[in-house]
Amino acid sequence: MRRSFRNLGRPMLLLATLCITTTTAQAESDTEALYKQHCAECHGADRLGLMGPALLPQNLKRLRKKNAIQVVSDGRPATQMPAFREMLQRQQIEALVEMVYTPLEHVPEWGMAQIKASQLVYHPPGSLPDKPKFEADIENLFMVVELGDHHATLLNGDTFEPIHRLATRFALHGGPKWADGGRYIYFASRDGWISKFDVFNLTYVAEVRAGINTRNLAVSHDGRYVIVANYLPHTLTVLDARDLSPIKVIEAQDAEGNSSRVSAVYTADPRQSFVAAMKDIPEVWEISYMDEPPVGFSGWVHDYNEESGDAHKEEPFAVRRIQVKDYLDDFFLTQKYDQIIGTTRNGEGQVVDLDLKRAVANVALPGMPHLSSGITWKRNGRTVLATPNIKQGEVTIIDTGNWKVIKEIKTQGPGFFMRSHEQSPYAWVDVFFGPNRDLMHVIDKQSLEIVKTLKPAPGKTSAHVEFTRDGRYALVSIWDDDGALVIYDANTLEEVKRLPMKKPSGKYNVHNKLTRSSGTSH
Ligand code: DHE
Repeated sequence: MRRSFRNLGRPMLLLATLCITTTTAQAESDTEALYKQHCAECHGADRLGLMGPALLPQNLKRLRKKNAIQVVSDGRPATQMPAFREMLQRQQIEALVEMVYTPLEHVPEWGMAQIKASQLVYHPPGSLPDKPKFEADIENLFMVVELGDHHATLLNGDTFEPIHRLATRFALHGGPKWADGGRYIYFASRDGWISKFDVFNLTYVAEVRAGINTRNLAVSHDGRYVIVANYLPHTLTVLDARDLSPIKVIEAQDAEGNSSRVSAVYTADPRQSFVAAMKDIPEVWEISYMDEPPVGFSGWVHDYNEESGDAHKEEPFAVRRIQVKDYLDDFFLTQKYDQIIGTTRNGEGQVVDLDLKRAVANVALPGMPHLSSGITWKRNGRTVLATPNIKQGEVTIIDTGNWKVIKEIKTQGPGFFMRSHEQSPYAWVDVFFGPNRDLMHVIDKQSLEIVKTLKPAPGKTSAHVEFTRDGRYALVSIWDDDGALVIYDANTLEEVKRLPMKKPSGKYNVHNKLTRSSGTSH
């Protein structure tokens, strides 16, 4: 008996092990199926990120698992991340979270060699005519990004007639950047593709994959360099603007080697530098693109060559680090490019002086301001900064002379984008979130009161405004697959034209962008 029992025990144990293995395998494949069904479209089937960020432990360092469970359950404000509480059971959500905190067996390397290998040059520099194929005031052109079917429309800003519609890479994000007086425009997609489009010849001239999961790009004021901020890998990639050849990959890490996602990068024209904020290390970086910075240029500590006294020849695109108190998610550069104000997820604004190389003020900003769409104007002889807030229905007005909040203008819900123009008495702000997302407020820049609330398309999100070169018209996006571009007279606030478009998101005017108008993002 005992013997036969023992004999029986072995197959039973095997069966039990098999069952457990099968159950574990089954659970894993169920979670994979759930991931494929609910997450892959935005975060990529390989978890390397698409519209949504990469879902890898190295990218989720600042998010605790329990908060990740909450994000999956309730969604994330200000992003396309929906709430899954009604769709998935708690244990399914937990299993998904567990999965995304498990390292991939293989994360592709994305350094100089891989970037170079991805480069596509369709038309080498100098091979295309220098005359536009169409008649229009180049400085009043708009590029309108249509997220609905991953296209962009080149629009004549005088006639409001489309000139050309082009396919883009999947899921562009951040503002495309104009260069060379409107001859070229550079796009960045969330999965790292940088595309250079020749507007005169209506064709792409070069593309390169500068990262795996990218935030945004900036172009040097002289049009020579493009820099790309990446979440994955933790790098900034510098490209030669002529044909997008990679010049340098800068590892985003602190002195101890802790690496970081890069929140965003912008150009600081008069400083001839790029300024970048880091998401996982409390540092702001300034990266020079000068050929010959003044010898001993103060502060170029990193890569500074003691013997030659030269900071640059040895190491182009040298980095100057500024320590800040907290991680910056988003920031605004002042019109003089001497200070930035950045926000942390803790609701604090930090003002950092780029010359003093330190934080100089704190501003309580609990509504989570969307500072990359902040704008400035003169009021009573002072320069004020206005920013919408992603968590609270209010526009914050800050005096940039003393960094004091002077007013919180109550709106019908949290907003995302804000715009004005030097020639316009009004600032426009959308209500991007909540039941009133079809509203658009118009604010008087002097009284700081809402003077009109527009509802361009009832029931559909209206968002993101941009002005024509002369400030006479304001263009509003109806952010819907069956959407439109609605053009308003910026003084009478009456509609003058409506063009059907597929989920138009941002629109970018050559003159306003290249002159760094204080009413628009840069
Ligand atoms: Fe954006 C610009 C960050 C979600 C549409 N967004 C920017 C910029 C940053 C940023 C830092 C400035 C870069 C530039 O223009 O060079 N965006 C973030 C986020 O951290 C956030 C909240 C989360 C994320 O998923 O990355 C986020 N953004 C979104 C969206 O969900 C939006 C609405 C839809 C989309 O395209 O993904 C969106 N962001 C935009 C647009 C701009 C932008 C249209 C350019 C605005 C401009 O006028 O310059």
